Parts: sequence; structure tokens; C-alpha cells
Amino acid sequence: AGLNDLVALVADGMKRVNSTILSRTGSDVAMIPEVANHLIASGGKRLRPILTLACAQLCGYVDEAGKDGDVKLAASVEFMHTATLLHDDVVDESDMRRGRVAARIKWGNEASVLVGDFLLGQAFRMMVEVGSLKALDILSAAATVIAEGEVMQLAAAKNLETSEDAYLAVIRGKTAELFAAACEVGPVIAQRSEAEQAAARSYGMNLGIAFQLIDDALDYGGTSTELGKNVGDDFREGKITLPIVLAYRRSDEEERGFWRRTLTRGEIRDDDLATALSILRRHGTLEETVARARHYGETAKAALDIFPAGPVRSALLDAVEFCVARAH
Ligand code: 2DE
Ligand code: MG
Ligand code: MG
Ligand code: MG
Ligand code: MG
Repeated sequence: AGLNDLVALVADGMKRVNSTILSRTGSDVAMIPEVANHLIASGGKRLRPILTLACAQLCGYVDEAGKDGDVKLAASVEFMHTATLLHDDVVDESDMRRGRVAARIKWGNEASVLVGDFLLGQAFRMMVEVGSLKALDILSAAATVIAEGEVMQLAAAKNLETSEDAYLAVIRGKTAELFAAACEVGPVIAQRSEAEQAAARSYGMNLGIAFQLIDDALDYGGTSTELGKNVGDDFREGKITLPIVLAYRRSDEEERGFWRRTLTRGEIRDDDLATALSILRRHGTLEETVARARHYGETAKAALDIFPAGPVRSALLDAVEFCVARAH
């Protein structure tokens, strides 16, 4: 259960993904591998490349003539993810990532952005090597959609009237799209039907939505030890996540005043995060956010119905439970 079965099923492929990652972060410019490896070697779960390998395997992908198509696409997905994290910590002014200081704290915002750009370039070169124009289309579209999600989020910042739909559009873009693309390229390189491509995409999309809902609940309800990043980052940035959208509607005038001062005007005092958490708890919106995540998780699982039962499908179902129950 958990992620273990899935990790075991793709272990051989992941070894090759990891060595590909290592070789493709190489550069004569010393700071590039230094910054990249700070993040890459920091014990991430590699969830997205695991999903790529697993969805390829689920669809019976056979590696013809050692081309390593699944491995290179998985490594591309992890590079895209790493690039987004390097950029994300700059955009969010975050100080911690995976239990370490963020790259931007150690090397600066400039280096963080630029090494992210390097990794993005390397990701696209690997996709080209794989030679599937469809996979290249899916992953390059994902890059634009991720950026759109982040810009939508920027536009909604501090706006307490943000709707649930607007919030969902943000997390579909900034997080779920990469999960969807990571899964969809599996059946694509296995040359399976449109229906199977759509099913894998739907699994990834709904899993990604669930994943970000949990992330947003944990930004208030988690601890920095379990998350490996500081709690309260979203609050300090005036980010309007689902726990806030739901709580603001239910808040009385005094509570609304609190949200306007902190989230809209950014006047934040030492004990405000604790107060925010107590208001969210009073209105039950962290539990409700987790319940929504569970709902999207169920939709993700149902999307796998068209695939044959077996160890890979079972492990993908378990991965949903892992993401919904995850502590980090
Ligand atoms: C996670 O949100 C979302 C990450 C997407 C970041 C994408 C950026 C555009 P969170 P945490 C910045 C860059 C796009 C590229 C390179 C294609 O809640 O809590 O901020 O882990 O995540 O900080
Ligand atoms: Mg962030
Ligand atoms: Mg962010
Ligand atoms: Mg977050
Ligand atoms: Mg943040």
C-alpha cells in the first residue's frame, strides 16, 4: 500500500531516470549542477516521473532497441517539475524546500530562475530525442498551462471574493496539468487508443487537483517538520486558497475584518497565523478541503476502470490514497 508498490514496480526504470537526471544536469558552468543537485538530491518523492513510467507500463510500453522513451519522458517531467519549484520559491518568496534552505536563499533569486530555465531547456531536448511529436505537444502545452495557472493565481491574490471556480482553474493549471501530462504521455508512447490517453490524463488531472488541495490544507494545518517547508507561506503572501474561499463566506464581520487586514492589506502580526488557523477550524474548512481532495481522488481512481486489473493499476489506485493521506 501507500506508494511502495508503485515504487517497486517502476524501480528499474527509476534507476535509469535518476542516472539520466544526473547526466543531464551536467554543465561546464559549475553553478548549474550545484544548484540543480541541491534540489534534485533533496529526497523528493519523484512522484511525477514514477507516474509516467507506471502509465507507460500499464499500457504495455515496450522499449524498442533501448531507446529509453519512457525513461527520457519521465526525466523530462521531473526536470519540468524541478524548474517549476526553483521558479516557485522565487515567486512565493519561500525560504525552505524539502527540509533544506531554498536554492534562492543559498544562491539568490537570479541563479534559481536561470538554473530553472536550464532544466526546462534540457527537458525539451530529451523530449525531442524521444521523437514523439504528440508527447512533445502534451508536455510543452503543460509548460504554458502551468505558467497560465501561476499568472491567474497572481491576478487573484489578496482578492477575498475569489470564487471556487477561479481557485480550481488556478490549481488545475499550476499543479494538476503536469500530473495529467505526466500520465498521458505513458499511453502516448505505448501507442494506445485516444480513450486510454484520455483516461490516463483524467487520472493525472484529478490526482493533481487532490494533491494541491491537500497542499493548500497543509499550508495551514501541517507542521514545517512534516512538510519540509514553512507553514503559513500562503497566508503571508495573501494567497486565496480553498480553505480561505470557504471560510470567508462563512465569516462574521469581525472575522472578515481580520481577513481583509491580513490577506488583502498584508498587515500581518506574529500571532495572526494562529488566529487564521482557529477561524478555519471554527468553520471546518480544512476538513472540507480534504474532503474535496478525497472526492477528486475517487474520480481519479474511476478513470482507471478502462485499464486491465493488475499490479500496476492497483498500485496507481494506492497512490491516490497516499496523496490524499500524505503528511508531506
Ligand atoms: C505549487 O504551488 C505550484 C507550482 C507551480 C509553479 C510554477 C511556476 C511557473 P505552491 P509549494 C512558478 C514556472 C513554469 C515553468 C518552469 C514551466 O503551493 O507549497 O506554491 O510547494 O507549492 O511552494
Ligand atoms: Mg510555493
Ligand atoms: Mg506557488
Ligand atoms: Mg503550497
Ligand atoms: Mg507558497
